Amino acid sequence: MSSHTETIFNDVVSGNRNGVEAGVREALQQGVAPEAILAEALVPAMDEVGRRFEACQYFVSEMLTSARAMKAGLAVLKPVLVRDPAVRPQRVVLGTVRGDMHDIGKSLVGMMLEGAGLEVLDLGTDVGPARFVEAVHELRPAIVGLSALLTTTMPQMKATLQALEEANLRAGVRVIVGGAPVTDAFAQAIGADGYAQDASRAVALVRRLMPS
Ligand code: B1M
Repeated sequence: MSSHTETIFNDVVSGNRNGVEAGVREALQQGVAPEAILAEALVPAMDEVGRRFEACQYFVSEMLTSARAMKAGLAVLKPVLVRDPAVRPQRVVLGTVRGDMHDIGKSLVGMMLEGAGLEVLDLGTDVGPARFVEAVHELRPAIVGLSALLTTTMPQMKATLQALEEANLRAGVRVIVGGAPVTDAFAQAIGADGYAQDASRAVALVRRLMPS
């Protein structure tokens, strides 16, 4: 970890939004790669926040403050995440499933997919099966990405797959799932087309599943 990424890490953990914004800008100016800022500072900082929450050192308000600081950092990074012109634009619909308000991981996946040249339509958080069905019907994406951060909301992924099946839309779209509690075994058990552990693996998975 460089001194830049260490400062950003600490500012996310302490919820210092202005510090994170300035730190990310400064790191980029000093030539630190955006991927390193993500991998060494922003993402591990949120893991540390989660660890403190589990240890009852942090409560929801601190998680929220850190999340806002992380998002401010992501907003600075967004324009500089590498674009890959080799991939032709294809449409991906993304959302965090019903009952789940966690949006950072899903947004990061969206940003990386956009960086890889895909068109991303982000439905936001707390997205119910009917809304996914509507979006697939209207927008005809090649891929639908479902994110869940809570064990209690994971069943909504299966409910969304069932809703697509019932609307006769399942065959025309690949559905991928991800989020901290989600596993490859779970993805297979519910009949998803793929699982990605993190945002860069999500890009690789989408490329693999994308119709040529
Ligand atoms: Co919440 N929360 N939270 N939280 N929160 C977790 C998830 C938790 C693990 C914390 C803990 O206990 N250690 C725990 C869940 C336990 C469980 O179910 N197993 C938890 C809890 C319990 C809760 C509440 C219930 C707390 C309460 O109210 N008592 C509550 C639920 C609210 C709700 O959703 N209904 C809640 C609320 C919140 C905040 C609103 C305060 C805030 C979210 C703010 C926001 O998103 N705007 C928050 C936060 C920030 C967290 C932690 C600390 C950080 C999440 C995060 O942003 N990580 C989290 C602890 C943790 O994860 N370590 C925690 C950074 C992000 C980059 O990683 O989201 O994992 P992640 O995304 C990764 C991968 O998972 C993957 O790629 C991403 C990038 O690499 N990925 C995909 C994600 N989606 C993908 C989709 C894909 C592919 C890959 O394909 C489509």
